[in-house]
Amino acid sequence: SLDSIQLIDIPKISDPDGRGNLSVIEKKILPYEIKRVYYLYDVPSDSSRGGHAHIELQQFLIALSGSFDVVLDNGLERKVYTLNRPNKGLLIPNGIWRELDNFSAGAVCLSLVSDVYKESDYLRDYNDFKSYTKTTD
Ligand code: T46
Repeated sequence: SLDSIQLIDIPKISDPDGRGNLSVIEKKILPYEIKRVYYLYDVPSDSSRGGHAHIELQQFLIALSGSFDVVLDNGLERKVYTLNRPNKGLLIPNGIWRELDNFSAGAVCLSLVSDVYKESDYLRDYNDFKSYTKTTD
């Protein structure tokens, strides 16, 4: 169920002399080895990204700046997460449909993922995704 999907705290080191914050993502906070990093930026507020599921890929999304919503769908239920803190990340397992929208001005979405880019890993049609979830239940 989508209840097992959680926002994960990214350790934050606040500077004692008021020099701001530093957050660090080490191997131990993710269940996979990071193979690729990409980021979305300059996304118009009326645009949406995603609109697909991954067969194998796992990913960790962080709003490095600004905010946006992530709608997750497992074929049975939908849940919306708002990402708006650089020290919180959303760990999305494989087999989940996602849509990202409501991007604020200046929003940057960092994505740390478990594999190289493979178009064959994408389910870009919602009906294909629904059939796929039925075969793997
Ligand atoms: C995801 C969301 C959050 C590449 O050539 N290499 C890459 O590593 C990626 C991610 C994309 N591309 C190409 C493929 C398309 O021609 O860039 C173009 C845009 O990709 P896409 O339409 O998949 O972009 P989004 O923002 O809808 O989805 C991306 C990721 O693909 C996806 O894994 O979860 O960001």
